[in-house]
Amino acid sequence: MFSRILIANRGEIALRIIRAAREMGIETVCVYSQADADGPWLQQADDTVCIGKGPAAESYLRIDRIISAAEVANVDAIHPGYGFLAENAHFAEVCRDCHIEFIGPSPEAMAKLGNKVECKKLAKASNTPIFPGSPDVLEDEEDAMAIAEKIGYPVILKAVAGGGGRGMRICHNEATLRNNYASAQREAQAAFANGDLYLEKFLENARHVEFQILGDKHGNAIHLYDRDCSTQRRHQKLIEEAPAPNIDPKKRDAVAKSAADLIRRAEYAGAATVEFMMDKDQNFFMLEVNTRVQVEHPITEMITQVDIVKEMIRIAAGEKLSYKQKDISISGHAIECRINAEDPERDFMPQPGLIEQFSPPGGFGIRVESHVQPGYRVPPNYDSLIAKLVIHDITRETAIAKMRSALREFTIAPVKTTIPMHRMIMDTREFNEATFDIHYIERWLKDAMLTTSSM
Ligand code: MV4
Repeated sequence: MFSRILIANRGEIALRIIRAAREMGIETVCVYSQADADGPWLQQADDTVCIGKGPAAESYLRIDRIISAAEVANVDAIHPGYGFLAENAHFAEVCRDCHIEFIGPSPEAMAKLGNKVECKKLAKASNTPIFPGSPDVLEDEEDAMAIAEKIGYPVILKAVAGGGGRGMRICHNEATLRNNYASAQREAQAAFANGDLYLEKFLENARHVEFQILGDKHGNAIHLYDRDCSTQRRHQKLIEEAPAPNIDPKKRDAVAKSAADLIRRAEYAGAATVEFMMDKDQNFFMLEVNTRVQVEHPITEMITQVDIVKEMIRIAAGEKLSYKQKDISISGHAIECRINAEDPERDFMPQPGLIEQFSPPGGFGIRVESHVQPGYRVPPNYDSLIAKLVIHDITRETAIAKMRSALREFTIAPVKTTIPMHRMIMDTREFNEATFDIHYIERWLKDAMLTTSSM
C-alpha cells in the first residue's frame, strides 16, 4: 500500500480524500493555489505545496508544477479528485512516465472511453443499451443525412471528443441538420482539437440515470447500482438520489450488469460512472462514461456501505476489489443537495466572499461534506460548491422529510446560497412524486420566479 499520496484538488473533495487516506494510515500532501492559502482542508494534510496563482490554469491545471510537487514531497501516488486534471489522459500518462501511480484508470482506458464512438462500440459489445445512430465517426454531411433519414428525426449531432453537453446540436428536420453540420464540426475542432462528429436519435423529456462501477487491475468489475441526476440546470446537477426512483428491479440489474461489463471490457481500473437517459417506459440509452470519482459519490456510499474513495486507492495500489457483486445490495434511500454559494434569484450568480456563520445540521443519517468553517472566504476562482448535504433514510419519503429538516437547520450567512431553493424543491409535487425529467427544474424556476421572491 502507498505510504504517502498527493491530492491534486481542493475544497470538499480534497478533504474527502484526506479523510479516506488517514483512515488507511496513508499520509497526504495537498497542492494549493495562492487563492486557497487559507483553505481549512490544508490544516488536515500532512504537508502542503503552493503551486501558483489563483486561476486554475496557473495552478491546479499545471501538470509540470503538480509533478514537481509530487517529486519534492516524495509521494507514491496522486489522487486527482474531480474536475481539473481528473479526466486528462495526458496527465495520467505523465504520472506513469514519472513512476507516480495515478489513482484512476490507465491513460489508454481513459482515452478509449473519452472517445464517444469507441465507447459506444464497447457498449455494443457489452449489450449496454445505446441510442440508434451512426455506428462510427460521420464521414461527411451526406453520411449524416442518410443516417438521420434511416433513424428518423429529431436527431442530435455530438462531438466524438466532446462531453458534458458542449458542442451538441439538436436537429428536428433535414434543413436544420444541413444547416448545423459544418458549424458543429468547426466548434468541435476549436473546443476539443478534434472535429469528428457522430449522430444519435434525440430523446426528449427523459431522466438522467447513471450507474457507479468499480474496476480493478485484475480484470474484475462490479456495479454499485444507480443514481438519478435529473434535477439539474444547464448541465449543473442540483440534487441527486440513489437508487433512482421507480425502476423495475430486473431492468436495473440488467443495465447495471451490462455497465459493469463495459468497464471490464475497457480494462478499466478505478471508479467509473456509466451515464444513461431513461425514457418513460424505462428504456435506457447510454450517453457517456465518466472516468473519475463524481461529486455525488456519497449517495452511493450511503446505500451500499462501500467507501468509494478508499476503494479507488486500494485499486490503484494493485489490490483486488474488496467486494464481489453478490456482496453489494441497496439499503434505504439517499439524497444529496449541492449547496452552492450562488444566488438563484440572480441567475445563479456566484457569491464569493466571507462566510461569517456556518452551522451545519447533524443527527442520524445526516452527512455534510464541506471544507467550510466560519471565517472562511469563498474565493472567486473556482466552482461555487461549498457543501454537500447527504441524507440517508429507510425510504425515499422519510429521506425527503429528513432533508427538509436538515435544510432548515443549516445556517450559512451572509453569503447567499442555494439552501432556500432546495427547501422549495423539496416541497414540489414533481420531486415528491418523482415524476421529474431533466427539464423540470428549468420549468419550475420560470414559475417560481414569477410567483414568489422568497428564495
Ligand atoms: C442526449 C439527449 C437526448 N438524446 N442525447 C447532455 C449532456 C451530454 N452528456 C449528453 N446530453 C444529452 N444527450 C440524446 N441522444 C439529451 C441530453 C441532455 C441532457 C442529458 C443529461 C442531463 C441533462 C441534459 C440536459 C439537456 C440535454
